Amino acid sequence: MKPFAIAALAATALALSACGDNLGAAKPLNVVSGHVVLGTTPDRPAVGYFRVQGGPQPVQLVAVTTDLAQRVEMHESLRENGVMTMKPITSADVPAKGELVFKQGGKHLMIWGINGAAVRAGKLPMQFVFTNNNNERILFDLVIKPAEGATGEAAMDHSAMGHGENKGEDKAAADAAKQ
Ligand SMILES: [Cu+2]
Repeated sequence: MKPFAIAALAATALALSACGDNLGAAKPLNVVSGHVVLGTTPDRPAVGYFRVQGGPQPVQLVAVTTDLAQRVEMHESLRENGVMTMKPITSADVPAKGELVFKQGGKHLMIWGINGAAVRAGKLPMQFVFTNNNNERILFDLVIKPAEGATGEAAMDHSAMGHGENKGEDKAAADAAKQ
């Protein structure tokens, strides 16, 4: 058993060192960059963009979470009849050896109620949850940028977002209250 165990350790060490070079070795699944743009007023959500480098297998990103904000949602911007709209999404594909990009005008994060300490620190620690390896979690700090000159989703009014599924009930309740 012992020689085998040593051989296994050596193989692991080789595999780990292979990650550090660029000689055609398969790159690991990883979050490689990203930032958050604060909303133009404190009650407006921030928007988040990032890049995920695909690993050897196709996987899905199924959640992005943080302890330092009240709520995070994944959204996708769509142009419908010439008007930009957005809808929540529950997952996003990360192709093998490819890339998943959350960017302005496409998929993005909406982040409500970022903790003031995180804003002062200038970074928001996030957990990216994937479908591989029993929900692999990758930790990555998104740099927080001010709202000044905010464009794209950060400048859009998200006040009606996130509760779409309840709208009918809310309207029914409001109608009932009027009677
Ligand atoms: Cu959005």
